[in-house]
Amino acid sequence: MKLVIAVVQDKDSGRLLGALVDRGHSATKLASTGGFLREGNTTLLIGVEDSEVEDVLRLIGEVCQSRQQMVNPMPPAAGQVESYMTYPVEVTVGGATVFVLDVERFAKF
Ligand code: 2BA
Repeated sequence: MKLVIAVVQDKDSGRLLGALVDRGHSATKLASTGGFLREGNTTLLIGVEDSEVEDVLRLIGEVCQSRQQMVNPMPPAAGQVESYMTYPVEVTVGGATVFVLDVERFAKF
């Protein structure tokens, strides 16, 4: 068994959950925050048999789009802030960041 951990954009999470459930996969949705942008994103935990991993990865790839986003970089250390001008920079976010882990044991009580 594998645990697929997928960090996706909030905008894609509803459609991805729907697609997973339609295909018979179980998933848990967690509210998460990206360390770089400090904005909300969604983390899905999807426990599947080894043979189902490719199907899950295909669905994630189909649903999750990468998008351009403008970000204001964090200012430098306090004390230099008055003279510091920030310029928005463009970053590409998503479609999805995915980890596939081996599950040592799975139980339901
Ligand atoms: P964030 O950490 O908020 O990152 C959002 C986007 O900002 C990233 O998109 C990337 O394009 C850019 N970015 C991140 N760190 C950067 C840095 N140090 N310098 C310049 N640009 C940077 P994605 O790579 O698609 O990541 C989307 C979200 O997936 C991340 O949100 C984070 O929540 C998660 N993530 C990505 N890589 C991860 C990893 N290795 N471990 C855990 N979570 C990860």
